Amino acid sequence: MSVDEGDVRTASEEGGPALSGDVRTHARAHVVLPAYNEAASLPPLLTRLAEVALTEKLTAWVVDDGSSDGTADVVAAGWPGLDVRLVRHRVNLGLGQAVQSGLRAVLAEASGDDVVVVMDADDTHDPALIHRLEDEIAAGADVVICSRFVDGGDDATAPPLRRLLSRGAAALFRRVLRFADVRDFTSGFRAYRVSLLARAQRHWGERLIEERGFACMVELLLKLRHCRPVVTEVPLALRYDRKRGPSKIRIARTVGQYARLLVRDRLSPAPHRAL
Ligand SMILES: Nc1nc2c(ncn2[C@@H]2O[C@H](COP(=O)(O)OP(=O)(O)O)[C@@H](O)[C@H]2O)c(=O)[nH]1
Ligand SMILES: [Mg+2]
Repeated sequence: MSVDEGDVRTASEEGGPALSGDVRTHARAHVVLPAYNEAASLPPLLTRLAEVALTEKLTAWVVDDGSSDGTADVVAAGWPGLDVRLVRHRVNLGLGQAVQSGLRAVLAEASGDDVVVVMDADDTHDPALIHRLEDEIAAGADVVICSRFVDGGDDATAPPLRRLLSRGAAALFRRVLRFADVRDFTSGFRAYRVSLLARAQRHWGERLIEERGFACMVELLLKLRHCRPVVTEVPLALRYDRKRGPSKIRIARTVGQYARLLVRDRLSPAPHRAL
């Protein structure tokens, strides 16, 4: 199995457009986009990200997870006004490994006060929220979750079965896990303080994300918990109406992964050595 871990490329035009005067100076947002066959969704999403890049220092990292639809070509073609990098898996390794490869690439380059944002590449998450995420981190949060389940959040555009899974998982995890302020445990749209991720990566190494599927979002939260992060939520209005094609989630498999994760978290309290 070959993973092009080192295959990270800059696809942006040299220089890019002139940036406006109120570009932020304190932090760069590194936006990780795990992408499996998202060639149709990436152009509108990268266009939205380029709009945010007019006022935020921003680098997009697309992790092409062994796509067969030309996802990598869309990125490699370059995107006007956006610093976009490509990380490639030659074969499909699943969402967990896609997120892990993206984080690894970002952490090799980011500085401690930068912000890492992970969001879906299916254009259902609005990049306009990145500004708010950076504000939360600047105000002291270590992890910010874009939440469908707080006032102002909304998942009404998602299909009923998809909503049931997210809501059921949220209710279960809220009961079982010790996260007082978290309502949306499985949202794929989150921001992390780089120094927190770097600390966790030093401890966990390649085991920072072991889940292959969608349960990786909960797994990462559980592992970061041991660093005692400040976790906040901001409202997310999910734009499932913009999704081209069906969700890639495998619901039965994901329910099994969630159950296994909970049992494992109970049986073997991590970390195994001090962080
Ligand atoms: N299902 C799936 N998604 C992947 C994989 N690798 C990366 N992804 C990305 O993970 C994100 C989540 O999938 P998505 O279909 O949006 O799920 P949903 O919106 O939560 O129903 C998308 O950006 C996918 O392109 C993979 O192997 N399988
Ligand atoms: Mg999605």
